[in-house]
Amino acid sequence: MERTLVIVKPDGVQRGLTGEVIRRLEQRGLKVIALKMLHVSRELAERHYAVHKGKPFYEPLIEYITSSPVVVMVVEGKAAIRVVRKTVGATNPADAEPGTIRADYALEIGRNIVHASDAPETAEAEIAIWFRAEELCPYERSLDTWIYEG
Ligand code: IDP
Ligand code: MG
Repeated sequence: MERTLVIVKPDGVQRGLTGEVIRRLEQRGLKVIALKMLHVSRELAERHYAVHKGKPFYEPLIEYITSSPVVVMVVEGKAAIRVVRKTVGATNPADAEPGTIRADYALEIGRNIVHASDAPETAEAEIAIWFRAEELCPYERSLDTWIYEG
């Protein structure tokens, strides 16, 4: 089982797409094990996007993510990191495959609705940035036998 961090960014929340994002992930069989809404501080945004510091889009990116509340969650499942990235689609919605969240709901790279961790190391680090250990709510799901072969 893997865990990954998903953020419905300010544009997703403002446009009423929070439920749609969660629905698509749950519908695939993934399990939400932590969820909260918050206004992102500059400090939190800078920690989350530290890897992009110095890039031309860094300042607009920090402004974007701090501009209005986000909904952030931890999603669990087999190969969850890859599966969620595929469900979200390419970073630039113009290049995203139809059927992905970014293709179906966005047009521009700077308003691409969702964040999702891109690798096991970043997923672990990002979950620790956004959630305290006691905020995670792992639970058994009897349905899993109909989602996973074993
Ligand atoms: P990702 O969100 O698909 O992992 P990253 O390359 O990690 O993509 O970039 C983080 C975020 O920064 C993107 O989701 C997007 O919002 C923004 N971003 C990335 N590249 C650009 C760009 O060239 N122009 C404007 N915004 C960008
Ligand atoms: Mg990224």
